[in-house]
Amino acid sequence: MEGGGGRRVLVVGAGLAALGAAQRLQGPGAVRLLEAGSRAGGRIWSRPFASGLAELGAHWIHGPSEGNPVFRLASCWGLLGPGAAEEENQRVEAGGHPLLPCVTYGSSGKVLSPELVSSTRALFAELLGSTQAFLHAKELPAAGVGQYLRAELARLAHAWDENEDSKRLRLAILSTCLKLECCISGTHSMDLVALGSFGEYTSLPGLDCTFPGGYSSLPDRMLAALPEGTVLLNKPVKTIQWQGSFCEKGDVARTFPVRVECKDGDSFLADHVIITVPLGFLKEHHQDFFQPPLPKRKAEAIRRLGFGTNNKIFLEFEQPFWEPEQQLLEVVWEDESPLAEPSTDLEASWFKKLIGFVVLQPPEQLGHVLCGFIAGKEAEYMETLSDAEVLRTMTSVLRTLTGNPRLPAPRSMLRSQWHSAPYTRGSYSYVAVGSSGDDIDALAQPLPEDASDPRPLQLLFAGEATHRTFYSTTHGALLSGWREADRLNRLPRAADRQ
Ligand code: 6YU
Repeated sequence: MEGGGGRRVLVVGAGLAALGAAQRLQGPGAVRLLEAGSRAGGRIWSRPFASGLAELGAHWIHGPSEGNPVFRLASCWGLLGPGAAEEENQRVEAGGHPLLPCVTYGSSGKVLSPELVSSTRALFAELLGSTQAFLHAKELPAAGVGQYLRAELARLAHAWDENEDSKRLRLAILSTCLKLECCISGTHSMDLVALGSFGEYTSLPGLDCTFPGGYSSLPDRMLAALPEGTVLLNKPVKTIQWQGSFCEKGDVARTFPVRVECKDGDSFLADHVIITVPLGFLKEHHQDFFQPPLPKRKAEAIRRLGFGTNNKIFLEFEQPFWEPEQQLLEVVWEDESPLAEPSTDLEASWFKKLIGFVVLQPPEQLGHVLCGFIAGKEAEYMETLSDAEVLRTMTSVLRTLTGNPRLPAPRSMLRSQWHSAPYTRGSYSYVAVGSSGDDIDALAQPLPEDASDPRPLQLLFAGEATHRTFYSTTHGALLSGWREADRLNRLPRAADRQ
């Protein structure tokens, strides 16, 4: 496995960041990936469901245009549908929000007025856009995005000149808008997301698109291009010892600064280790995972940055109850308001956090499938319920929303459980109140910190949470893997350094 100047490089994980790093590292057989799970792809996971596939993790390419490396790779390998390549689609500015023909169901069993919904959405979009003004501002009106938005909404609502019913519905729609933002940011509440850094996340132009053959076709293709045996599956890493001096048995002539020990007792020596494990895993394990422990600055960044849960619930129906042109079924609980305290009774009301359902396309290929999105503690609570309980609750929710007590139950159900996944512990990262983009950079900083250390770049850090402007996305993950591979590729070989 040596190459690239005889350096030994290990990568922990086999998600997009890790595969990107392996793809980019120079020298044949220069790298080995150790993956805890039984498949490559990590938070990209297309699973058979209904008559097609369900994406349990990443769903869309956000901003598929030339500046997006996932789009470029996928286009180059012919993994996208014909629409994705159209110039016109690449120019669309969606700002990270799904632009789908929508119908909005209210909890009284009626479809809400499209005019009321779209004017309320426009109001929310404008307010959300106004958060950009606070990027790096010295003085902030609130610490969190949620507090800021709610204060602005309270101020605006005061002046609304319409009847009480319409005001009540508008507030309920705004509640759904906030829940959608929680899904997009992967957080329990927008109150937890830092206002001063919110504008640092960068949306690329392009009409979000999916992979007709499954998102996994991308990591599968990257994996297939690596020399056989590069990725070792079912190899959870237990500890990473660095700043050491380790020798292979019977070869004392060569020493390595890093020793990686796996849970099954196997161990590997290396000059460099690229760590791509999710921030959720680091939050839970970094104290025991690294020996010696990480420097304070990095440990603090891990603690401060946010990592939350966004889950999906797929429901397959015998027949659609929605119209063929509808691609997003939005849900509004009419008694809710962003100005009131949210319920904390998870058992009684977890399902009210669900923002609605995307209709999977095309139905001829995938069947009649809805994909529900739910974020935060409610999503984590959902993971603790049985399949039968989730299916029962979803059936009851849909019967309430459609006003049809006899609506047939879904034929089958599949949901993601990212918070319970021991090597992920959530869905993706966000910049939490109390942290900033500087923490993302601190997390990405290689170790040892001292640039004059004779054994540099022992530990390198990649993964979506290490990308300052594209965190939480597949393109952020891929770019971070390339960044760390390039860092190693630039390092003079030991022989040249002497
Ligand atoms: C995107 C999208 N998307 C939905 C859901 C999820 C995510 N994302 P990996 O975890 O892949 O790899 C690490 C590996 O390490 C893994 O295989 C582990 O098993 C392994 N490992 C861990 N510990 C180990 C150990 N000890 N030993 C060995 N191995 C170990 N992104 O672009 N489009 O539609 C979505 C979505 C439900 C869960 C997403 C989406 C996020 C991506 O999936 C994710 O970033 C990358 O796949 C991560 O790759 P990686 O390599 O870093 O880690 C303003 C503002 C807002 C900011 N947000 C806006 C963007 C919103 C993001 N979009 C989300 C929406 C959906 C639906």
